[in-house]
Amino acid sequence: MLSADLQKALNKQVKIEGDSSQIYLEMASWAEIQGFEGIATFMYAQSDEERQHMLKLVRYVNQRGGVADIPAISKPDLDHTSFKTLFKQLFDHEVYVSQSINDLVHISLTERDYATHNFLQWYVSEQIEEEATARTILDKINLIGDDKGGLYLFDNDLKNFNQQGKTNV
Ligand code: OFO
Repeated sequence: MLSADLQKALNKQVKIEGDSSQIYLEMASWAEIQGFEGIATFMYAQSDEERQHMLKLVRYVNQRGGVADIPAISKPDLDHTSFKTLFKQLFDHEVYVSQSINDLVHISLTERDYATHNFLQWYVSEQIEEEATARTILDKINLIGDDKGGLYLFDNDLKNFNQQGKTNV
C-alpha cells in the first residue's frame, strides 16, 4: 500500500508527464504549420510517449491501492521566437522532469517502499534517453542556426527518427 506522501508525489508526476505530452503536442502542431514535417512527426510521437508515461503512473498508483489523480490539461506557454529558443525550452523541461523523478526515487527510498523504487527505475533510464535526445537536438540546432538548408536536412533526419530506434539524429 502506498503512503499518503508517496501517493501525492506520484500524482504530481502524473501531472508532469501529462504536461510533457501537451508541450510536445504544441511543438508538433507548430512545426506542422511551419511546414517542418519531420519535426512534427517526431514531436507527435514524443507526445504519445509522454502520455504513456502518464498512464503507466496512473495504473501503478491504482494497482498499489492508491487513487490516481487525473489532472486538468494545461496550455503550454512556449517561446517560438526561434527553433533554438523552442528546443532549449524542451531540453530544460526534460532536465526538470529528471529532477522530479530523482526526488520521487529519494522519497521511495526514505520510506523504504522498494516496490515503488523498483517501478521508478524505468523512468530513471527513460529520462537518461530523453535528456540525451533533447541535448543532441539542441546541439544540432545550435550548429545550424538560421541556415535554411541545414534546417531542411535536420527536418528530414527527424522524420525517420522514431523508426530508427532513436539513433540517427
Ligand atoms: Fe516522460 O519523459 Fe520526457 O518528460
